[in-house]
Amino acid sequence: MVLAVLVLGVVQSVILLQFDWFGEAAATEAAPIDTMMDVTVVISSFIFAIVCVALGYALIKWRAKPGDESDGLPIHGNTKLEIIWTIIPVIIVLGLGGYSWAVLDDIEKTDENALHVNAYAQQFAWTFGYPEDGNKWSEGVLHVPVNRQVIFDLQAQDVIHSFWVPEWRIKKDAVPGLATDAVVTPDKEGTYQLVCAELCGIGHTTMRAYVIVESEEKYEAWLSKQTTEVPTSLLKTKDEYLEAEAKEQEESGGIEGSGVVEE
Ligand SMILES: [Cu+2]
Repeated sequence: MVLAVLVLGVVQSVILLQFDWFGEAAATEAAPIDTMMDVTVVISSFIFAIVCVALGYALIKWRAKPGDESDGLPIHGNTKLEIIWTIIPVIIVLGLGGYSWAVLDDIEKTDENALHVNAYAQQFAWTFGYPEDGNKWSEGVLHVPVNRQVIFDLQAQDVIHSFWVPEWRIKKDAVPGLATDAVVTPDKEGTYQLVCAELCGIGHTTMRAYVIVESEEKYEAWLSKQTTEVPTSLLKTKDEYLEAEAKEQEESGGIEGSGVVEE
């Protein structure tokens, strides 16, 4: 039986590991996440093998003889067996939990020179603010430089949305009133899609944006061509509001004592 479990487990693992479950990878976070998926696949394969072999053994070994209409023995469980099949899964689940914790802890470490980008989510569109460069604003298209860590500060304007670029693997919810961020280091230039991964209303399936990962020079060039700034209605913190209001006044000739709220 042990041999049967080993053989079945190995065969199933080998077959399942042939599939490219998550598709193209385009961020440094992808490799450890994909490895974790492989480990989970292998562990699940062996558990499935144990279940199949035990089931097959029981079916053959204790099959009723033809004509045998009698009841089975009235047995009342097996405490030893129950303790074993509780403890082993607990160890596996805790082990996998600890492993994912360690991976997440590692891939969410932030760099000092990380780029901050605000991702504004609303029914049913994504827009982006670049606070480090005059709070420039882009709608439906996100540009980021390659090989530099980006911290996306997620800002939900209405309901819960979820920030997900499949090639980056990372997925994080944008929750109204909560500060959440997604940490990603894109390592492959190209055009990808940002998908909202939280059913957020009737137009949920259309809530997508283009993601363009390009060289730092191209990114800077694109950013310098942007003219729109993040609209005041999207700015969340009081400081951001005041700053934007003050600037607006300055531009409109500076009327004193109006607009800016003092506390
Ligand atoms: Cu959404």
